[in-house]
Amino acid sequence: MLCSYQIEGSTDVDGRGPSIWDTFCAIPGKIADGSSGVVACDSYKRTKEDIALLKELGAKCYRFSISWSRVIPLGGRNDPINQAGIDHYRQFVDDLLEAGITPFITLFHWDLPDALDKRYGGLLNKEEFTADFENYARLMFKSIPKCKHWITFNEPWCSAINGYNLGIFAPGHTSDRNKSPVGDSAREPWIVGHNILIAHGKAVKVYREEFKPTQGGEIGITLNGDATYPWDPEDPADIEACDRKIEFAISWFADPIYFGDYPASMRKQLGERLPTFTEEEVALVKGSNDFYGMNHYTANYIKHRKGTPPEDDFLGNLETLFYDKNGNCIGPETQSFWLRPNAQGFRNLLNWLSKRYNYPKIYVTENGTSLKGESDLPLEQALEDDFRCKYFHDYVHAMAKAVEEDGVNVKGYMAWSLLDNFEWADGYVTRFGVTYVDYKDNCKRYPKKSARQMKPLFDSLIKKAEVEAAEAAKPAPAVAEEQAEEADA
Ligand code: GBH
Repeated sequence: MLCSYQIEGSTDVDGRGPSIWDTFCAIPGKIADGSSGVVACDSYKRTKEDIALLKELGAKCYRFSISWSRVIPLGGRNDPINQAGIDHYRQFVDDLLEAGITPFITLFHWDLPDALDKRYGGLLNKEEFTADFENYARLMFKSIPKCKHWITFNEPWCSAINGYNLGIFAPGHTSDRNKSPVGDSAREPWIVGHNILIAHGKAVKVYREEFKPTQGGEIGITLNGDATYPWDPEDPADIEACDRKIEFAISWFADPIYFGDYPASMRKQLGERLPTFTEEEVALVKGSNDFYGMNHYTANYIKHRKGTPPEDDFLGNLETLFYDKNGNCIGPETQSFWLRPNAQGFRNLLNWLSKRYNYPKIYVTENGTSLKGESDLPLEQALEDDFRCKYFHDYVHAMAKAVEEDGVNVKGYMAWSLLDNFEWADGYVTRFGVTYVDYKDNCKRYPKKSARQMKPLFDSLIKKAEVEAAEAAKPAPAVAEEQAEEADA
């Protein structure tokens, strides 16, 4: 499962226009290794090879995102369409289906056409952005009728917070004038989040009214969120802060989608800086998920904070920590400062979401890990990624328990990611792939141990479930005997 800017490369091929990420990467100091997505995994030119790899590994579905500026180079509803871009994705979907792999398409994985940012402030401009997104979404639904699973936005939290509060993602807005000449960390993220929700609602309405009746597919949004544990399990304020952390990360978007308004905890802290929904907007957004797309990687201990939070706080007046009060560690280090494996947290969060949103159908749309120092290893050693194997084993088993024992409704699982790829502000040093990409040797692909593990991992779980179902179906011998005795008497 992969994102256009992170894998495609070929940024100026076949009429593609620049996205905000092309512009952002060109600013010195923004990307750790000074790199960009110009080559990435070269996947734009290697679709056949990547599909063969997916097939070889036994993948049943593949989630990828479309580069908006490939299909409408300038992005807007009155701008020219680029047929070559559309044809590329149509062909890719045809080829996936031909190989027996179900496509899941994400319309927006952070790479806004740069022209829209320059023209009217991009995600900050509600009228223009939502109208342009609706137009782009309609074009894709119409152009790729064979795709039956659509995701509007990937992780709007990241677009809003990383892009408009921290300034670490494109377009790099922040109040910190050492980092950016523009931005208001206390206000812009909440406006951007709101506009994304409206744009999502508009695209879903278009799909349901104009395409779903004939195409029969489904549509939803993908949200990111980490699991939480109280720093002090005895302290009610930490326990409360655990919920608040998830509300600020996930319910910010999921509450409007399932209930029609923002969480009370956010309104309380942010006041008028958090936009309000008009009646018309509620009608668009409420009930706009056919499924919940869940991206999940890690967990934190949560310690509440006292007093008034700073205006640019986006966490919910709390601290996120790797150690709790008693010195317990959340999980081992990885290459990503924010990621430490904790599989139980996955099961907990699946339960939290299911209870709050009434057991929606869930697709896990991302789950995976980086490895500390993986890029320093020689190729042969990097392929023996036991740490990643254990991660997938533990997380997938935790998910299976949530389904079997807790009644959570997970209907699909997509690992992040098929290939090592451009890891945004971290550049190419941090690797998430089950396949090693040798950037020094023409992006040659080498499946790691974890790649070979995925199919057997799921096969064994499916087998186990089948055996259990068969057991449950036949009458237990003891009961049968009892019944016989009863009949005798
Ligand atoms: C995903 O996002 C992306 O969808 C994908 O493109 C990327 O390659 C992949 O993960 C691996 O990074 O400490 O409160 O500031 C990652 C999700 C969510 C991770 C926010 C970092 C920081 C939370 N990100 N999180 S906080």
